[in-house]
Amino acid sequence: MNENTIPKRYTITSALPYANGPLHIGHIAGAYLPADIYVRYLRLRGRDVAFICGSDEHGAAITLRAKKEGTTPRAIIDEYHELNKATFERFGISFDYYHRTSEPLHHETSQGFFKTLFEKGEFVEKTNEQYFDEEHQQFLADRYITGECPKCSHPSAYGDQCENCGSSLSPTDLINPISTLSGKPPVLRETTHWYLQLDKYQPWLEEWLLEGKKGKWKKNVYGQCSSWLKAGLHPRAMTRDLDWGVDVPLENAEGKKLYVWLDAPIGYVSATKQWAKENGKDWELYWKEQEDPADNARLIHFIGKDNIVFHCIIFPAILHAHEGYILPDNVPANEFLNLEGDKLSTSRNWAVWLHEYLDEFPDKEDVLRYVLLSIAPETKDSEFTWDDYRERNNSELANILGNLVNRMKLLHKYYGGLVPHPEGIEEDTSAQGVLDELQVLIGKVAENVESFRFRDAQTEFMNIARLGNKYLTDEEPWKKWKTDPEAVARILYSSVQLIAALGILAKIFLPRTADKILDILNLSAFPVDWKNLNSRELIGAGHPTKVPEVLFPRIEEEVIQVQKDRLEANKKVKEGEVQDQPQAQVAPAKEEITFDDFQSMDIRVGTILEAAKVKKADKLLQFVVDTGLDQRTIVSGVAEHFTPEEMVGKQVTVLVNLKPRKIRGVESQGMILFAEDSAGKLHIVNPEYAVMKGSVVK
Ligand code: B3M
Ligand code: ZN
Repeated sequence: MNENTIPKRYTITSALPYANGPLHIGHIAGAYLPADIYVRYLRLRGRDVAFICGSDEHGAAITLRAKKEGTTPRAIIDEYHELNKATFERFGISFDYYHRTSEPLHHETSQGFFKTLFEKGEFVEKTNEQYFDEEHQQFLADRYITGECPKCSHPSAYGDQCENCGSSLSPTDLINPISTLSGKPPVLRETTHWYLQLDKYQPWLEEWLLEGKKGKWKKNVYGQCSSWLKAGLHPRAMTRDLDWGVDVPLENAEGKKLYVWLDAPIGYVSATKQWAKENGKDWELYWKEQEDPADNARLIHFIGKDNIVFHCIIFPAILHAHEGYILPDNVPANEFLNLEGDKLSTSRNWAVWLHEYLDEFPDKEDVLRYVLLSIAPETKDSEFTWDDYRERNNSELANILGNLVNRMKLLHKYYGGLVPHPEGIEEDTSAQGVLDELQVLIGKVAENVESFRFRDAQTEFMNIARLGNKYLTDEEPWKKWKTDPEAVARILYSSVQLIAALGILAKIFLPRTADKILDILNLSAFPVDWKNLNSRELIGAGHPTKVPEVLFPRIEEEVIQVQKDRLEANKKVKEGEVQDQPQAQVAPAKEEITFDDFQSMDIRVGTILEAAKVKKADKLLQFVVDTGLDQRTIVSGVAEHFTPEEMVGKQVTVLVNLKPRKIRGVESQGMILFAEDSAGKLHIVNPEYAVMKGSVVK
């Protein structure tokens, strides 16, 4: 792409995750890592970018979880907003702003949108009968109601969608509907809502999307949109009868909230407003049509495939109807990632949770980034396995990239760490060939990123390291040192240029590795800029370098086995292979206690950071547990039940205010709770889903 035709400004969004649970690798591979790669590339090219995300804090996902846990939506969103925000940061996802849809600014902004559409007459008000739960006195839309899918007969389709066949449904389509609140069949009651006339925008969408985006959008995205449009669009209710969400800003709308899929995408706009406010920017430059269309920002939504219709049809229709807003230029949605042969699932705990990974594999963020991008489901569903994770670390990151950087030890062996002067390099055809090829590969990285082919972009990045290794292996400078030292100088000089280019390009893919490479090359203080990549000399003769460190230590089989065992154990529990123990052996009941007795115990969920056997004590394990309050040592008599390795990373329940006591010379500060079955075997007691450490058990 010619620099002059490149847009100046970009608004990049990643789907707002529901703040009702932690993030897993499927989320990351779908909507966050690809967006981050794209944004890091744009920044390296000096483009003006707003990278926007935040928590989606309305909708049934939040309220249902709160009901189930006997808590409030506020408590749920506060916990997961903080957890997810921190997790993204730790993983190097470089949002400019991570907002939340419970903020007043978001409520005002989405109400503003609703009002504008209302005043323009874009809604029709309709009264009809909808399902109602008499016990809970609540209307049942979307996820509040389940039943048999009329299309595929799946027994638990939701009121808005069947997750089995992907059909979009409305509650009245369900066969034998049941309220998810009471578990009982609902009754019908009249209610009034405001419907967006999507059918009215059908001709416009056919022109803007079907004609305008053909060959430009990914096939999977375009295909889904065209089948929606072929089936014909219908008016869709933009309000709900709920007590959690954004109030409908009309006089006669008591107890009505905006439909979560109306307010959530507007969350991108309110997040940009908040970012602009805090950073002295003008938010309108990132969202509004400019006088000269060439000045419009380029809007790109990164999402997973289940969000396509909302981002490609409904939200664009809303922006179009509102007028004055730019429309998405592209929506490079990904397919789904599976885990070890099965669908990722929060409810079945079939997942690799990102915050747990970061706790257990400190300093390996880039390994997971690399693996998830290598297998990103760009065109079809793909699969993560721990064996593949290990293999890619050992045979790609360590053996190719790590190995090349490590070979810079030769600079220290021959030149005291200085980049040598490459006497006669202009006539050295193999050195010139390598430097030419480097330029070609840099071009391919750019071309692939610009076309949203991030997997291929990363492959071309690694091809630079492959090129360097092959060059050194072919030229064998270690053999030439005695006979042709000038050739050695040229070989090492050219190799250093490749490594410097890798250091800069790694900023896009492997940010922490980039910092390490640039530090080894003593380039940390130089402005890292794409323009430098166009130069054939990134580092001049005489530049001092540091002795390289090992970038990617090998990962051993045992480490991976712990992860595989954990998943396997989880599967067995869910499949009911772990049999209930005979009733006869249940321990007798204890004496009654008061509520205050119970209240005096401070029980919390913690994470085991370290575990080891206690010397000369066969039954004892010694743990370091992060209780959320602190990191403390606890000794438990469980060595016959668990190995130290399998305990590391586990969430456990801990009595934290038990008076410390010395056990075999080690001070134990608290007690980890275990369930003992009738066979005397111990089991960990932990929450159904991972929760924030320090969460109180009550
Ligand atoms: N909260 C995430 C999901 O459907 C949903 C995305 C909103 S993006 C505006 O998983
Ligand atoms: Zn179905």
